[in-house]
Amino acid sequence: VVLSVAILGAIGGLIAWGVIATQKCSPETSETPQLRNMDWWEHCSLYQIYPRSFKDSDGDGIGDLEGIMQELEHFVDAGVDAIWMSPIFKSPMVDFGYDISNFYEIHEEYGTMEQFDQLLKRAHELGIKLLLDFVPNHASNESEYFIESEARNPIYEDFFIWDDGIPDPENPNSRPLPPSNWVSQFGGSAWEWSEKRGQYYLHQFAVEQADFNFRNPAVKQEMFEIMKFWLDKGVDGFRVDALPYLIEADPADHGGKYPDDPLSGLAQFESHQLGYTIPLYTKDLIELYDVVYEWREFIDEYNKEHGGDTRVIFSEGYANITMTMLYYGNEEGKIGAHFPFNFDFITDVSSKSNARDFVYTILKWLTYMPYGAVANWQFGNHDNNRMPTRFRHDMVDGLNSLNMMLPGTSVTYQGEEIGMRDGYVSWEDTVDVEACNRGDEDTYHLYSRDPARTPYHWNDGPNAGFSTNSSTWLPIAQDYQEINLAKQKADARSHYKVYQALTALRKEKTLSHGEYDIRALSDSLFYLVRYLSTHDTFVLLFNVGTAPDTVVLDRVPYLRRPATVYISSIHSSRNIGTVINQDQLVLAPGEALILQSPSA
Ligand code: FRU
Ligand code: BDF
Ligand code: MG
Ligand code: MG
Ligand code: CA
Repeated sequence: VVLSVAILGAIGGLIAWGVIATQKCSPETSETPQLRNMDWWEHCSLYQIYPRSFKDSDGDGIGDLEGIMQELEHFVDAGVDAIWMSPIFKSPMVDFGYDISNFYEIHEEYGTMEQFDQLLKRAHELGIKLLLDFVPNHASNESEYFIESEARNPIYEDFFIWDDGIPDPENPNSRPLPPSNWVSQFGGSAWEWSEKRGQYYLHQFAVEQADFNFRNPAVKQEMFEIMKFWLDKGVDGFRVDALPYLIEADPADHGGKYPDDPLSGLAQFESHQLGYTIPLYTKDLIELYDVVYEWREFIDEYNKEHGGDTRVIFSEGYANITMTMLYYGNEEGKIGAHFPFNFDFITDVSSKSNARDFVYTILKWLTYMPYGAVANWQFGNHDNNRMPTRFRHDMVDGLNSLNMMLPGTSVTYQGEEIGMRDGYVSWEDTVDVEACNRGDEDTYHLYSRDPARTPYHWNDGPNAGFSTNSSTWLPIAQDYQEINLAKQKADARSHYKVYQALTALRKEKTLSHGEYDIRALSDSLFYLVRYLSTHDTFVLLFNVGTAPDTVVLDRVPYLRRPATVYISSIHSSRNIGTVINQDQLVLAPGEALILQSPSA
């Protein structure tokens, strides 16, 4: 099956997003084009929950499943269609759940399997899809897999990447040197000595996160078992973690030795620091994609066998555009993830970017994406500083508008709907393994992911309504009395109200099925047009600059006048419903307007 056919079916025109003459999805007049039926994941509003920080139900200062259960209505209210949750499985919490010790059990601080089953059932009753975080690259060193592997139990002996290391020429009787110069993502050698087994094991992340051996068929089989276990419970799919690191170079191809990664030559890095090497043998290896393609076959097979709504995989990994696009599939017709997460708004633009940078970044993804594939957009996650902090505070509504108005799926990180900013976390309060391992008291803030993980702001009460405990696992951000959900529901204008209007706007056929046109009009201003000939046109105008700037409206294609303001950023002088009949508009710094104009 050719990729484009499998994913979407052939599309007639340039950038039409699903105008296709196969099925009629609703009774419409003879003039309306036949709109393709879209599967839920192709145009949903997806939301990432960081469970530890969402809502604490039992007053231990740590978010939990029952807390998510209590607040599920929030997603209905916000207009969210699907949720993915960072890991909820049994874990020693060295990397807050990304170090899993039992892939089939719920972590006790988060609740029980019964609570999980109830959560899933309730989400489905509310029409919300629920996806889990699948972490295939590594397991906790406290997992049975690792303990048995270290003990050379034949069943598990080759579950991880073990090696004798290199005899130390200067001290032949001492412990061997690590097999290669590979550096962990969290700093230090990626190899750790096991006294017990008398060998090194590989860990691309923390010492306590041992890398699975994906050249062992038994490991691959175990991954299918894990996915099947949760699919049988009824989950709607998986976000799949850290894929670029799935497979490393095979010593069989390198004279029986693990090859050193080339040196970056960057003088600021010492040999134990990330950046010292170029990850030629440790990242983006071409073999890893075959594993992803097998998972897709597995999930498609599961879908076929069990029917019901489509279960999906969304892949995670930071890689260049070419290696990222291979997660969708390759030109030989292999199909991979339903989509790879698009991190370009996180890695390629910031408060320093101008309108041209934004347009270029958006077109990059859309240009490289395989024909017929589904795009996705996001401004944050649990690994990066929060969106309003990385950009400017006055850009929240414009950035959420962009996220929601672009074709494909929108992804919101917990808190973005109310414009939550990074919390301040002192060195004493810092718990992130990446910050603790790579940084010290003076440098931890360069690495710490804690500021983006502080608890959700429900209201202006104690602990922002997150927990009744005297303390919380990470401190509450200082600004919770100004920025919280309850206040934003009460205020006449708020980020949350803009967010609700945006998720509602996404239900318009123009947004799901229309074409797009995006262009910079100046260094500060760009437009994004969404257009479907038989429906209203919606146009986003966004001033990302720091000074007022003027749009000449004739330059915006498909924008018929009079147009009306459909949504405006909260500090805009234009209210919803304002009629725009003039030739020019001056937009304030950070101002974003979504204009609606009638179809021809
Ligand atoms: C990437 C990530 C990190 C985690 C790492 C290893 O998003 O999930 O949060 O530390 O991968 O699992
Ligand atoms: C950089 C990075 C990620 C990785 C993990 C640790 O943010 O190395 O690429 O997925 O979150 O940090
Ligand atoms: Mg709790
Ligand atoms: Mg190490
Ligand atoms: Ca690996």
